Amino acid sequence: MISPSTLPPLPTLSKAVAEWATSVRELTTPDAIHWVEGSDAEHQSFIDQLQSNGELQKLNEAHYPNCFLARSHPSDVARVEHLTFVCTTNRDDAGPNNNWMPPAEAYAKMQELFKGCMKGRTLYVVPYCMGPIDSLYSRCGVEITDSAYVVINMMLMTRAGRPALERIAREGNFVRGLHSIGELDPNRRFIMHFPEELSIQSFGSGYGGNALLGKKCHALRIASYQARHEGWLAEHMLIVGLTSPAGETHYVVAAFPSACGKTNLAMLIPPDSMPGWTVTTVGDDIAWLHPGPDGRLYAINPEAGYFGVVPGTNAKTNRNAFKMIQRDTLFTNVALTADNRPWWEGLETGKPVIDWQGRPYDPANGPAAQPNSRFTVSAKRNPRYASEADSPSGVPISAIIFGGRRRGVAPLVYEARDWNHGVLVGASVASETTAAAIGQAGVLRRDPMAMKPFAGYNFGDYWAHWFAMGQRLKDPPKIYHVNWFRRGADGKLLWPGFGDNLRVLEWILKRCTSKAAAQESHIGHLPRPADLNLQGLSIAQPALDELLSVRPEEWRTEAADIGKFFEQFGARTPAALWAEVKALQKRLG
Ligand code: GTP
Ligand code: SPV
Ligand code: MN
Repeated sequence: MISPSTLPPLPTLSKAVAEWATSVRELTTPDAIHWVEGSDAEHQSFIDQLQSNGELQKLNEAHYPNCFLARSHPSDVARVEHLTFVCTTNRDDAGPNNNWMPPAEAYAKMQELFKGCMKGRTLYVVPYCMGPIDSLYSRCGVEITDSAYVVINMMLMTRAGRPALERIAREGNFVRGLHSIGELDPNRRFIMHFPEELSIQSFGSGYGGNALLGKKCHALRIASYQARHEGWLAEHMLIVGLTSPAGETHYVVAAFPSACGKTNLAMLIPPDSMPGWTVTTVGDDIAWLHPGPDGRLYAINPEAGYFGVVPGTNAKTNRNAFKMIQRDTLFTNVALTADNRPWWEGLETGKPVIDWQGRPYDPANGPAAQPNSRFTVSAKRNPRYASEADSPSGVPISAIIFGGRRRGVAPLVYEARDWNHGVLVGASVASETTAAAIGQAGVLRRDPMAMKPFAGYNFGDYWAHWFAMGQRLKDPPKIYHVNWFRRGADGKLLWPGFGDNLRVLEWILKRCTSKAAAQESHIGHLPRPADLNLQGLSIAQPALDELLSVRPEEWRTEAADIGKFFEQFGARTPAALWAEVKALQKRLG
């Protein structure tokens, strides 16, 4: 074994990274610099340090071994879409879907904020690889941050440390992510992206997608921009493996907006009445998709861990996730029980005594756990982690599923007529906003391909790229839309969701292999109740009818609204998309 002391020091590995780190040090004037090697011992030393300065609290060791609680600033609990910018030279390249600032203005603003901001702090250099370290599809980056909490999250969420820096040294290029928590002042908070320079600058937040720059900033905003130029797709999608009782395995990807069920679908537990199915997780949030030599679409998960929504997780909804977060897990913004266990809404045992802000729990103050409270855990802890998840060539995709959280209009499931129609289906996703971003929850908005907050360029160009990708695939996946969140007149959810979603996935896979029937509707192909496996499910016929209903009058309004939404993108909206809207309107009469 080589002892670490005989390895070359990290700063000598890549001149480009060292020079950038030096320039950042001169700007931010930290007291110390730490280059992250990525070892377990080092991870532990960060935990010890965060514990001793009170930023992490150890949880009940007997019940939650090696688990910790972090509390963020109460104003810093979710992504900030209104403070997130895509700074391209031409405003139109960022598109109406993004906030925009001229790059020079944004750099100048950030320069002011970063000047001297790390005085008294340590500057951490975190080299990381998004995707399997030996995959041609993977891309590397370096995050410089002054937050040790961000470092331990990046160590769980990405392949961070020496091997990533070695790859950067070989390849010569990397995404530059500069981050400081600043003063956690919402008035001095910006998440800036410079896709033309492969650079990110984030100031004033320590939370999730604002601060773990490998995730949404790099793997979606910067990567989607790169992917368009290089001929692939970077998407807000889970990747799940499904093996049928007959032993046939298929992989599907699904794009749902934030906090709309990706982690849960990726870790689904088959219901008892569907024996013989095996479900494995490749990824729960992001997919990088490439056309393969055989004309199929292949997916890798750029991440190495999960930053998942805690509320709602329990042994019934998601036993895998529930078990996974019983050890080696970092909790952010959950509540505590009297015996120092984490607690959240939807947990069926225990009682909250201390709320997420550290105050004695009082229901008058709102939920005990912050609604966007999260767990960070290595993907290796997932009992159903797919062995193919580390495959450098990725997994072949049989179906693409889009979905949203909608109380009406969208049926439980429908199938697009072909790829181009599928692009329309994805581009017209609408979903109710959630606690994953600051702002009012429950407001219906268009969230094309679940990428509204994450596309690093103009949606018009993005849809054109989707059409072009379809042309390049000899054997493209079929495209679907699902809605687990439809409600009846009484306001109650009509579909049980969670494990029972496998019934919908089974129909989808059977459609992909020409083994299931469907009926044509104006919006695409829908299963009849008899086409779904409902064995062992008690669901009333009227609920099922409502779930599978398509009302032409509602859809005429919907199609008009979709058209209005696309108009915003002017000449950049592809003609092929308009052709699909026209065809839909014609079918609706
Ligand atoms: P991000 O990490 O923000 O991208 O979220 P996500 O898409 O991975 O969502 P996640 O699976 O964490 O689910 C978010 C919330 O929706 C949780 O409170 C879940 O309990 C709930 N949820 C997930 N799947 C279902 C479902 O099938 N039916 C219902 N009713 N709720 C669900
Ligand atoms: C999301 O909001 O879609 C998330 C959480 O997955 S964050 O990392 O904050 O983006
Ligand atoms: Mn997400």
